[in-house]
Amino acid sequence: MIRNFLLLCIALGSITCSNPNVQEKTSRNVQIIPKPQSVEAGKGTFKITSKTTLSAPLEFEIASSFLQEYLEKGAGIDLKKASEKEGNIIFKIDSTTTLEGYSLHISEEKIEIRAADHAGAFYAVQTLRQLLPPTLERINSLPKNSVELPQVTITDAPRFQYRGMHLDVSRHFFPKAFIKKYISYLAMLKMNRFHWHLTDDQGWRIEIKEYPLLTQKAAFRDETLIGHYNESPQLFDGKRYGGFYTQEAVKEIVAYAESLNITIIPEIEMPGHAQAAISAYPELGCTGKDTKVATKWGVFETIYCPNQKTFAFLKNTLTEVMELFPSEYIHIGGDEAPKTQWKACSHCKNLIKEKNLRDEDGLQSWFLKEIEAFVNSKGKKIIGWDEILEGGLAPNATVMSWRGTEGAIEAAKQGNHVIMTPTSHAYFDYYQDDHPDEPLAIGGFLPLKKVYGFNPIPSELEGAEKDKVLGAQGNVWTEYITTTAQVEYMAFPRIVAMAEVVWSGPTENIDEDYPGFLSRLEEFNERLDVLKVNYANHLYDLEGAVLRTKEGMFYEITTPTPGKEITYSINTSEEKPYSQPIKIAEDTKITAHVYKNGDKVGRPFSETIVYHKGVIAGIGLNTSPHPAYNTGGISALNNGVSGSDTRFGDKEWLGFWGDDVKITLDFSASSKLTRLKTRFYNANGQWIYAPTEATLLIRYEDGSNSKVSTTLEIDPTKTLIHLNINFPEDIRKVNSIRLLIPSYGTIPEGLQGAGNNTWTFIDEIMIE
Ligand code: TNX
Repeated sequence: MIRNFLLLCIALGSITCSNPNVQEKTSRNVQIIPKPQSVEAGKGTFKITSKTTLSAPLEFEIASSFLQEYLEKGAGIDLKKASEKEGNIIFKIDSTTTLEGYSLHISEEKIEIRAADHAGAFYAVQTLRQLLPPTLERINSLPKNSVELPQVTITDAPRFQYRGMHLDVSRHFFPKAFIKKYISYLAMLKMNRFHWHLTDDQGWRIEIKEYPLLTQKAAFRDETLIGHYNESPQLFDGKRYGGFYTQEAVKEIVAYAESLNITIIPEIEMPGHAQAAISAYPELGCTGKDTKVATKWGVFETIYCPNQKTFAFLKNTLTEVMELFPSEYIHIGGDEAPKTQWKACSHCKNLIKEKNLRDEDGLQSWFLKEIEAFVNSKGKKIIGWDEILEGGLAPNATVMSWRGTEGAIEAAKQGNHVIMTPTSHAYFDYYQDDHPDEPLAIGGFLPLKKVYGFNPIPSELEGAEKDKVLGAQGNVWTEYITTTAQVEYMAFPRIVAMAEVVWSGPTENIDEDYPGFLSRLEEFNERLDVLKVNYANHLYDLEGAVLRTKEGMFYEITTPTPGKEITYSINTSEEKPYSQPIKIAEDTKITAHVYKNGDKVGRPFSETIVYHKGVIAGIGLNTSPHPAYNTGGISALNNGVSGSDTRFGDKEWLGFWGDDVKITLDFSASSKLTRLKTRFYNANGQWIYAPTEATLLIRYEDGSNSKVSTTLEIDPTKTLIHLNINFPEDIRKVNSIRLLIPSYGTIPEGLQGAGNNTWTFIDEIMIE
């Protein structure tokens, strides 16, 4: 390896090549994730040895015992307790410190930690942990005589009070030991809420003593869908699947979470996503008919009926749940509840009349207010998904805004608290990379950088409304996540970016801050390696971008992390070191590799740039793409690069929500054109619909116009729909064109997301 490394250094003529094995680090750099508010690095180190003593007030027991155990397990060092005067590691209560914040001062003689509350002391220890070598994460490693910490002063406090991660254990079930591990990852990243999605159509996962059929029947499904929901025909594995947590297991997990300063928020879904429960107790549904635990994904019409049996069931169930979970908040779901069965149910119709409600949305709102009053009467509060706004919001409810930020804005303006989990920045079940080797996911595209760039405070909120945003959370829905290794793969590293957003606050300058984040992440990954976390590593994947300057078009390749070397080749040419953007003046295929300290790392990169006639045209749009799907900006439509065949969220696709789109191309020098080609994405399960027609308006050099309209053939089994329009056979040169793409409209009844706007996703507009 060294030889290859040196050869490459010579080949690259690079002065940045330095062998990390030659220069031993004496103290670790201070690279903490999430980034602390302030770090003042000193010189020299502090040594923890078997003689080091610790002093801590009782209030900080969870912090000090975490540290003791960590050093004992990881380094075989047993910290003895001492008085405050004699201790070398001293925890002090300091009421002037911000809640959950801390100061950590490491000098040659001692370590002093100050905090106002036990959470702050605990986070100081998590910071200390990251100042120690990652090998200490290895439990029962060889005893060490001493471990060194760099001298430093850190003051720190979280930006948001709600810093969470979610995990869906219904679609796939994960054992108790993994839930604890997951919670331990949250704690390491200074997160403080674990939202445990315990019930859904595909399985009920928590023991409720009063309703034994929930765990005997509702916790198991007959079989599970294989592959993606959009595949046709849909195939099933024929295997019974399920599992649940006993109340004993729940207690153990809750106690474990408490020892890591994590509050678990249990979610019991209602009135929708209830098919599993209703399969065990059909009287809870409106039809009384037998139904089965769902075997595929989506939204189901079997929802709780607002009858006495349902309320008794939910209240008894919630009572047991509230006894198990000390959390102030209980999540009651509230999302995706189709009202088909309520519309056909005479009891529901009577109830709407009797309670003087507007319609079925009003009935859902009444249902949830009943539940809220019950939860409040036990001294607790509810959280619900943003649909709980429909038909009127329960008075003390906290809204979890997932379909965008509109729900959050509305709720905050009404004075309710909100937690941000928008699909655009917080759905870690979406693809994180557009490489074809990525494991099957539900869809979407949410790369690390986008999570890092998340600002939980919607720009529409003003003044005190902003304070209604308690924080944010990453969601891990598990329709397509079948193993614990895959949960880790989807969660990491995006959880790290989310942790930094909610602890350190959103970045104000992503281009300046992101490289620093990545280099801290690169180091943090060494810790994850020791912990054997199956994180996704795209730190060495190359990124390409088309640049346009007065001198023409160029292609730039960059590594996300600094200090790497890149080699590239054009078409079939020899590979050479990359030092500056590559000029593009014809169709070009670029391949490239990245090296770290002489070793090839990451995946090979390749991109094809088609230098078609539209590339040099000026481009205009009648409306902006939706901010969630506008990474590449308008020029993505004519930069010569096509979007991914499978990831409509990459920077080459633009997404529009409900708008009719008009794209104009102005040809500076009039040209003879023959054909326009583009592609639309079509994934109806994700609300994306290709248009059914398109029109091309052509303006010729002589001022005359012509128009070509066409209808699109839509094969519902295909996700890519092609549009090809031939220009009229003509000898005239074209000045400009306008492509009209009407939105499909709203989602038809009976389909996923019925009644909502459809998305239009448009790829490169190629002109021949
Ligand atoms: C929407 S987020 C859902 C979940 C799915 C998820 C998949 C929410 C409140 N409902 O039931 O698992 O999308 O991304």
